[in-house]
Amino acid sequence: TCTLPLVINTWNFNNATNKAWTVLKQTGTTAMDALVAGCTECERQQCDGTVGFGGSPDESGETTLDAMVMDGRTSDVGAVGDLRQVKNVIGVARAVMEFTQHTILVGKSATKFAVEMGFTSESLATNRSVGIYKDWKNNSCQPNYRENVSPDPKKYCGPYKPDKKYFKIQNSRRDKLIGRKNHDTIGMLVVDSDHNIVGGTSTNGANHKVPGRVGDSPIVGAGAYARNNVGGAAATGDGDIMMRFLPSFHAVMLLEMGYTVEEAASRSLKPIIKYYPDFTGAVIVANVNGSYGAACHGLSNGFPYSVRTSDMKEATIITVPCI
Ligand code: SD4
Repeated sequence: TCTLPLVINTWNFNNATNKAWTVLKQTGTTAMDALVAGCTECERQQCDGTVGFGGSPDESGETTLDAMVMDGRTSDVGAVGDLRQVKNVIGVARAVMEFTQHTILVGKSATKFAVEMGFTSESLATNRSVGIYKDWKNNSCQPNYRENVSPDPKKYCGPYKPDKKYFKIQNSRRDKLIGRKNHDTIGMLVVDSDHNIVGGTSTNGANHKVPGRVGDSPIVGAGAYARNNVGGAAATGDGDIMMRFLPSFHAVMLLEMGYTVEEAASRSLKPIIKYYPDFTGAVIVANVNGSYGAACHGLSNGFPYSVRTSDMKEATIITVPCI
């Protein structure tokens, strides 16, 4: 258990952790301010190319964004999926929470809402995202989400042609084709000195997704979950699989039942592993007293996450081996 406050987030995104920490330490700020500032930093810096603009182009070459925020004090949530042409997706998620009675907005209508709320509409494409898209289109050895799986990656190597026959290829397992580089997300938990907890996520989802695809990150209980007096969790990995099991909600329920943070993290992945033994993903867990931990599956080098507490001068990366 650390001395509160606590900032913890997925992967080695120390800049996001430190940004959240700095905001949390200013007077008059809340845990939500810190969380949104930390994740916004990642969006700006395009952490790992998988958060923010210019990453994970879909089948048509467009980058779309997913994010959510949850306030453990009130259970208020704001989320946005398949957001187009707005960079600060976690800011839009917060606006959904604070300025509407809804929980999730999607697609072009979410863009319209964002613009009405004062966010700038601009292209999310970069030379990098255009390059990823062109490489894939011309020589599609990457996962093709229409194929619903090829056990043999070579079989469907490009050039990519959208074709109705792709819908007919069934009964094999797509997730074998999805490597870590195709999937990262910032998921963050902040616990303030009064034991209030907030959670959130921000991502550009999965490379070459079918347009309209929304991942786990903006889904409450899948991407993140937070409950005061208990704790919170946030997930990263193959969202198409993970969202079927609500791992973040599951982990928080396990905390409530009395499991430790480590146990809650690993147990929340168990049902996923049972049905999808090849799935890749991880979950971070914290309780409101400052204990934290993580678990992962399918990452050969383990799962790095970043944490900062009052006992640390800087954000620190901790790597857990996978179960
Ligand atoms: C998604 N879960 O959209 C996200 C991607 C991710 O680590 O977290 N990858 O499926």
